[in-house]
Amino acid sequence: MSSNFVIRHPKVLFSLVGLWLLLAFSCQPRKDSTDETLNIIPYPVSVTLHTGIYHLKSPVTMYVPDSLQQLGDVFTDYVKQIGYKVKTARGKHADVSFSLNSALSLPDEGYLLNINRSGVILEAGTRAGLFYGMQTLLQLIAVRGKNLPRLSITDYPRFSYRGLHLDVGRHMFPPEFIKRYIDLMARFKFNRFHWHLTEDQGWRIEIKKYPRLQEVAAWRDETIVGHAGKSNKYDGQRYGGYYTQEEIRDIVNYAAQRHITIIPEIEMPGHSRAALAAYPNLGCTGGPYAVATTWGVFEDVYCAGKEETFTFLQDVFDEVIGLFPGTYVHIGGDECPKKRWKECRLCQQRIKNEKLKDEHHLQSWFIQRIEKYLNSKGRKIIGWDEILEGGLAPNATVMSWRGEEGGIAAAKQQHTVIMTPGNWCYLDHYQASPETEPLAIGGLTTVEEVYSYEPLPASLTETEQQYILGAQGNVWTEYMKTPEHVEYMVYPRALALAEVVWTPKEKRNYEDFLRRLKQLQPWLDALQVNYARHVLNDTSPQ
Ligand code: TNX
Repeated sequence: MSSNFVIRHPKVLFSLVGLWLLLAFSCQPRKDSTDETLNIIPYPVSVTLHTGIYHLKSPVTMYVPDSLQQLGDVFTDYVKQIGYKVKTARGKHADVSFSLNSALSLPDEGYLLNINRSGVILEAGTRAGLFYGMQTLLQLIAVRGKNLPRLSITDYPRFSYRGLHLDVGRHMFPPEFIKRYIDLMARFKFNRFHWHLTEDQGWRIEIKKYPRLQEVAAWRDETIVGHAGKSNKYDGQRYGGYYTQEEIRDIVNYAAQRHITIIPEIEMPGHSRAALAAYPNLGCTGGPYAVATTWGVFEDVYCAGKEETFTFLQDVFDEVIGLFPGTYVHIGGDECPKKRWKECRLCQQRIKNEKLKDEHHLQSWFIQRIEKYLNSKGRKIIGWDEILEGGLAPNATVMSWRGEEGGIAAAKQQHTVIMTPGNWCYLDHYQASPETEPLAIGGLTTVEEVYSYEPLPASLTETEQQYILGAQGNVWTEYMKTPEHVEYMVYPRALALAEVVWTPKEKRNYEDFLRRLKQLQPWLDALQVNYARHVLNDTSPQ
């Protein structure tokens, strides 16, 4: 076609211009489009959609450098679960290639995911980044099958601490379930599992030096039936158990492969009746004590006056530290009534000797002494916000649970903070009207409320806000007896929280979250997650 021809025939010119415009427009990358194809939770920092599809081969071929073999194995397992086989391919001709590139200027856990006409390229500066990129890719494969949209994603987390907690003191769940809990967390880019291992109602971690923790503290005679505030009926059934050190090591490794650090919690000075039942000399009155059979806050706590208490706790921590390689250890610190200490000669003596003002300061002294010990072993402590009362231990991180105030106060004192305020982060609360729900502790925290949570309090300056490491969902299990019930309470609220802690604030959109959740529903079904369906308009039986 000569240019003269085009000029002489204006209709042809118009059609050519039209065609060009059409092509130009449809090939234009669509940045952050809410395209139906994008089913990713948590939503990435930046997505550019291109036209066209990349078809994965059968079996899916993957290239991983030798140094990343473990990641390759995890990927192969995950893809198998979706129903596809994976074969390794040499060189970079594979469908999916992973590469670690320390020259990338991305935040620590960030990744780049490119899907173009020749395949899927995952790049990151760290193994964690590659792992998260892989999770994004898996979500795409789970929903789109082998026809992947061409796109470019740049992604990294908003917060470095993205946690879920699980209380195994009130009810205990088998090691297989703990792994599943961790695996599901990893799929949504959580990176901290806070394992609440000791309670009034049961001690769940094997400590070899103290066999009575296994023989006595791990077991309660029976359990209250119904709501602790309203019932006085008990089931008459002995209940308990504990995780052996071998099981714990296995779980810690499993979590590490999924880039999840476990933070073990050993509660003190309160919530310690199970330990006192085993070793009554550790209490102010000397007992006898029994492992608690109902829920609540109990007056019997570790004696702060006796040296034996600290010998015991230090011995316990020596074993705990050997099992959990992470820097942080949670020492509890919440809900410690001061009644026994007020009446205890040795505690009062301690107050005098240490020139403390009162029992709150005695608690603070207690925590600081434990902190010093753990710091000397290269560890750092996290405590519930009560550890602010009577003065914070010098290097402690505060977990703010009674609202945000504790976190705000700690950040102002330049202490790091993890936000877990009850109104948004308590996944043991009801998620819908109590009449329609299985028995729960109380409260009401809907998926939408969790989603609306903003971890950075507006009352803090930008500098102070930097002390907020992230947020965590708490799962107290007084009223959750089975793994299925735990999942029902946790999902999908944990997915809302995953987006709170990962996605940039300005990218959060509840309607779009629900749309993506619906798209992921068949995948959650395939994984047999017992998620609650209130926000999915799904009335199938649970
Ligand atoms: C308070 S949160 C507790 C737990 C209970 C929970 C029930 C916290 C630090 N302590 O012992 O299980 O409320 O929601």
